[in-house]
Amino acid sequence: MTGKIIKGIGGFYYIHATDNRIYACRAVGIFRKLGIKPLVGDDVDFEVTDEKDLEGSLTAIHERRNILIRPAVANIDQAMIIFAVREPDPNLNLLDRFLVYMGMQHIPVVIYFNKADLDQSGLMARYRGIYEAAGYEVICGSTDDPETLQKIRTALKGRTTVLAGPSGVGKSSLTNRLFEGAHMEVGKLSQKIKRGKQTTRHTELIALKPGDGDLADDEAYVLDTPGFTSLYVTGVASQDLEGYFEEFTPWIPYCRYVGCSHVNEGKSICGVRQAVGRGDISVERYENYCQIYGELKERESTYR
Ligand SMILES: Nc1nc2c(ncn2[C@@H]2O[C@H](COP(=O)(O)OP(=O)(O)OP(=O)(O)O)[C@@H](O)[C@H]2O)c(=O)[nH]1
Ligand SMILES: [Mg+2]
Ligand SMILES: [Zn+2]
Repeated sequence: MTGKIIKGIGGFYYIHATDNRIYACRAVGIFRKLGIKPLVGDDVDFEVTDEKDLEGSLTAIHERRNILIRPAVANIDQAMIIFAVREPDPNLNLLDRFLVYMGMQHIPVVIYFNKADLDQSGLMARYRGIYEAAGYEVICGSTDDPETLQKIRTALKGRTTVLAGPSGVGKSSLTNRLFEGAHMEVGKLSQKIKRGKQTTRHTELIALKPGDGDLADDEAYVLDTPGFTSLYVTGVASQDLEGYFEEFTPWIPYCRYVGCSHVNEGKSICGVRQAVGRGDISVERYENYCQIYGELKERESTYR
């Protein structure tokens, strides 16, 4: 039988099979021997070992369209990167790392800023401005707002979307609102530090089946993932980083030297730095670029 891995817990992979039932499967030793770890989102073959208890044994993983390491998922069409406008305050440096990371894997991104109901000082509009200017689709709203949910449903329609972001921003809350059948545990914010507490421990794929909500005629999958707070960018050369900051592109021809890093060169000879000075590139984005650039550069000199 074939199916899709919807979660993996305690050595079992739960497979949503073509007969529309869910089987708990163990992976045969060959995967361990080959060093292949089945991932949520994998399309697989398995043998039913217990018809009554719905158990089986995973025998093959179909070729993957893509994989992400963090969060660990396979075969996604897009990522919805979720940050809260407050509680927890957004770490735009982490957001920019997510964007570079998804860009490297050629995974389209939608940015969703959640908890608009907590925004009293126009932060949401500022964030929207920064990321729309950087070329991204941005949705702002809150999980209790029907209009927001409608926008998100439209963005998810017909696709497999991984929800990624720090702990406590509302990934599981959103999943529960979108899918009647979903019952993801939702965390309480620690009152003292206003940070999430890593409520979700395992990635889970939720299928929107015909009949649910407004997507009746189309299938959609969402992967709710555990939040995390840091992401180290690797696998990109420092001189290629600028390619993941699309809004820099129009200004690079104004740099005096080909191969300008936009970090070490003086402002008088760097088109990107001049654009930052004029407000054509956001200071936040530029500073995050500099920080990631510095890390990549340091790595390159260490591992040369
Ligand atoms: N004010 C406000 N609170 C929200 C909103 N959406 C979610 N929350 C709250 O935020 C807290 C964290 O929500 P979760 O859904 O558990 O967050 P998560 O992103 O899944 O967190 P992890 O599973 O730890 O990664 C909960 O107390 C939710 O009730 C929103 O739009 N506005
Ligand atoms: Mg969660
Ligand atoms: Zn430059």
